[in-house]
Amino acid sequence: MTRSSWLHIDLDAFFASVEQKLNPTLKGKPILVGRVDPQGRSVPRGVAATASYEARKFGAKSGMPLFQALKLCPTCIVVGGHYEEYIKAASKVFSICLRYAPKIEQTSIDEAFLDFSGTEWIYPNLVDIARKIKQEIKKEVGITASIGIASSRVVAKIASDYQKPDGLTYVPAGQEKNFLSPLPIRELPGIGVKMEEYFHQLGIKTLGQLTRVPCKKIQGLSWFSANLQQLANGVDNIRFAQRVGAKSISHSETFAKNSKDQKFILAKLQRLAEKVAARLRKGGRCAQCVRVTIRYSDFKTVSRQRALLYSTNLTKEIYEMSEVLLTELWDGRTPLRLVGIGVSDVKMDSHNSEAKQLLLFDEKREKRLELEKRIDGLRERFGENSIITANLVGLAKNH
Ligand code: TTP
Ligand code: MG
Repeated sequence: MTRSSWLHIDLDAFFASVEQKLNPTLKGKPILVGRVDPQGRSVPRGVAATASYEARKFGAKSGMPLFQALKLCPTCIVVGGHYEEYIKAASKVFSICLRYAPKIEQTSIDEAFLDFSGTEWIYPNLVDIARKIKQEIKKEVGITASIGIASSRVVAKIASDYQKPDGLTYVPAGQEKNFLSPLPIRELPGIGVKMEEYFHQLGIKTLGQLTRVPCKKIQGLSWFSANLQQLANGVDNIRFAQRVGAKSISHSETFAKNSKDQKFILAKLQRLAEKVAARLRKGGRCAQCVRVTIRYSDFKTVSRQRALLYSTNLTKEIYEMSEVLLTELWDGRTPLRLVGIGVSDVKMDSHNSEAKQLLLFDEKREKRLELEKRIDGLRERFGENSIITANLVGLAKNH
């Protein structure tokens, strides 16, 4: 039997923990991360991105409208988010993981699977390694992580949630069934509120009951039960999508007057590429597929897309691909009323991602990224038009 060599790491109350680390007076207090106005007052109609564990004791949780969370926990302090700080903290965490794990799959801003298969000789005891990773995160980043260790990703994910916060749960190979059986079905990734209700109506409350239910009782879901039986035996059968803020990002612009001026249209395209790429960079994300849409004066709309060789968040690369797509789409003579750029196949720009690896090996791209990030910063401070590329000079007034 292969040993349990998947680790799943999930940071505890991530945004709230980073806020408590940034402002130690918030440590040990119930806090909600939400939107605040410039005076530091909470925006009444905002939603909590997350709640510290102290606030969860009162029933506050992520996704809850702030007013509702404040009703449950009137002593809660609402703080505004600092997205850049979360990206910084997460990348520190994942670089600590990379000191030990040969391979990492980051699935969201604060979650990753670490693949330790084939490392028996270097790391005979993965529980020790998990402890070390947790200690280093606490010492160097000042927040806590929960880790699950199991023979499959699904079980490792369920295990990391088992003793949150600051948990460490090891499921030895062969013990998956014993571990999963008593757990509520909600613990299984993919079972949401609706599916939970459906199973509850059938009297199925635990994962053990779910694996034993005859297929014909849950007709239409028989594939699911078969999958589940495999899962209980430690077989990975659920695809984990990389959870990111948005699966695609797009911007388009309708011109004040229809145009067939190629220079003008390319300049617009450049500006749209900048907007799309800046959003990717802001969210610490990369995309692999670029799409260009054009609309003619008679409203006929066509688009074309192509995948890049690797994921990117560089304006330059997104623009260059969109220029190619535009020349393939447009005859250069018929007037257009709109152009748009979209990117899809968006992933987190994690340390082990293809894009990051390429960046590490490609100094030019790394430098380019630094430059574009600096431009983002200046635009954020001094306004959209504080820096414009040469081909946009003279067009700024149209924006
Ligand atoms: P989660 O890992 O789901 O939650 P968490 O880290 O706050 O708490 P837990 O200890 O249960 O893991 O999400 C990570 C961060 O992503 C979270 O801190 C805030 C953000 N987030 C949102 O912005 N909106 C959401 O709906 C959710 C679920 C999370
Ligand atoms: Mg988390």
